[in-house]
Amino acid sequence: MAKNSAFSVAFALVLTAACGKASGPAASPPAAPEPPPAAPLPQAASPTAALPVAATPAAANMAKPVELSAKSAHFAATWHFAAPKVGELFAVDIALTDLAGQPLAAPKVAIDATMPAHGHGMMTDPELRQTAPTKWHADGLKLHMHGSWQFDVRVEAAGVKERLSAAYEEPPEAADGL
Ligand SMILES: [Cu+2]
Repeated sequence: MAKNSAFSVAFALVLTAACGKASGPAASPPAAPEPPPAAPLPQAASPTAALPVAATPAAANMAKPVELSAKSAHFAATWHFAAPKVGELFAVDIALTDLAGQPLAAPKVAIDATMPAHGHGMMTDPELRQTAPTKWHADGLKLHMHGSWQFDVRVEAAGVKERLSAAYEEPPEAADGL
């Protein structure tokens, strides 16, 4: 028994070290619903500071547009965002259709991103607002590590709840400046 718990602690430490590497000090709680006041990344401390607002033409060029799409049993979704750097807040625009491609009005939509291989999600809670009956805008997403992420869009319409998932690779640091 003592052996097992020692192993668990060691394992948790390895996980913490692996996932804390890119985000600075590993002291911040991984399940914090909101960014802690002492954010590990200074430039992400406030949402306004994290927005580049095309400060330089180079920065604007770096944000490549990304389009992901996925289907479930009844729904289809496409979501767009500008390829974020690690630790940088970004926004996502979501458009919903049925499987025939007809715009779908959904009263409830949620979006999340996780790293399935690491067993963790984001350290921020996205805020969604409906911009049209079939369109949603999500703010406050942040991918705090390089590697394989999965976006999950949850749609609830006409009493049906389904999850639509798509993979996204957060590229290594060397690719960020290209
Ligand atoms: Cu991770």
